[in-house]
Amino acid sequence: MKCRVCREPAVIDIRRHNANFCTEHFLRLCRDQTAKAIADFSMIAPGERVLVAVSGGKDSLAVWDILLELGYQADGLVIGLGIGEYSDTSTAHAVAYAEQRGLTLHRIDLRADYGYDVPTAAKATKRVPCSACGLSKRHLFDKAAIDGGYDVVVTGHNLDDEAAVLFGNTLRWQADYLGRQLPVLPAGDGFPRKAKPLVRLGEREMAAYCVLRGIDYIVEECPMAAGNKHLGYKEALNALEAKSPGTKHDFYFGFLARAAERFRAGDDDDERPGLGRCIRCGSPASNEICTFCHLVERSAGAEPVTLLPRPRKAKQGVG
Ligand code: Q46
Ligand code: ZN
Ligand code: ZN
Repeated sequence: MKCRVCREPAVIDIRRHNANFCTEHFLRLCRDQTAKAIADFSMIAPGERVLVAVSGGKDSLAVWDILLELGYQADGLVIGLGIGEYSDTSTAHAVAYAEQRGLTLHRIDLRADYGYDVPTAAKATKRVPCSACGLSKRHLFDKAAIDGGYDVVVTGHNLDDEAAVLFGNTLRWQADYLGRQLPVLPAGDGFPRKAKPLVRLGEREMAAYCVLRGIDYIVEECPMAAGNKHLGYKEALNALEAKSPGTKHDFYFGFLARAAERFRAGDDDDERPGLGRCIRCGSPASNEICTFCHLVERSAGAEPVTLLPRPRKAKQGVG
């Protein structure tokens, strides 16, 4: 197996590119693909301040690392979600990455700062955990970006994530979600711009990137993701990809090029139009109190939910 660029021994094959790469040229490919996504979708302009939503997983640490390599000014924010040992380990990886490189990592802890955690909020609000978690993360990343004067919030969503979400939204023809499933969402109405620079790179490539760059990340899946529909969509797409490499890329980028625009017209019932401000936190809100403050109100006084330790399951590796 030889590198497509230099013919030296390769360390990874990427079937959808029908090519193998050595370490140096694989890392360059990751940077080039990220730079291309940023340019193609006007995600970040030179000199802008970037806030990376860091989880301690491979994708968010990789995107932070690549943005710094590309010369962007990028700080991180990690949120302690209170999902037992998983959250402690995730945060520790994020902190270690930042400390080793002398980077700025902002930290929020849901329990210490807001009096609740994700498992407790899920129970108190009768939401599924990922809904309580996603709502908390979106609100706090948006708020931190606005308050901190950042131009854009970057997340580590990769091609596998986006193709799986698209698959789920398409299976149910969720037109409103399809209208918003873009690699970049512009700023507006009190929300910061949001971008996903890793959309041209897959999960396996991001794991390889971290290993080759010596970045330690949390390998375990979030224990609350069990039974999550997206995992099933990923498995289905992986089966298609194995038979026909490039399927995920064609599905997602074909959607962006030929279909996404058609759903934009339906994008008029989200939280943005005619928004007022939450009387508690000042964030954009369609009611007097925003959904986040409402969640805090119901969760902060609730009896804390204790997570039982779960047997560990290894996640997919590099090979
Ligand atoms: S952390 Fe939160 Fe994820 Fe865990 S509870 Fe769900 S949304 S799965 S990215
Ligand atoms: Zn090479
Ligand atoms: Zn609020």
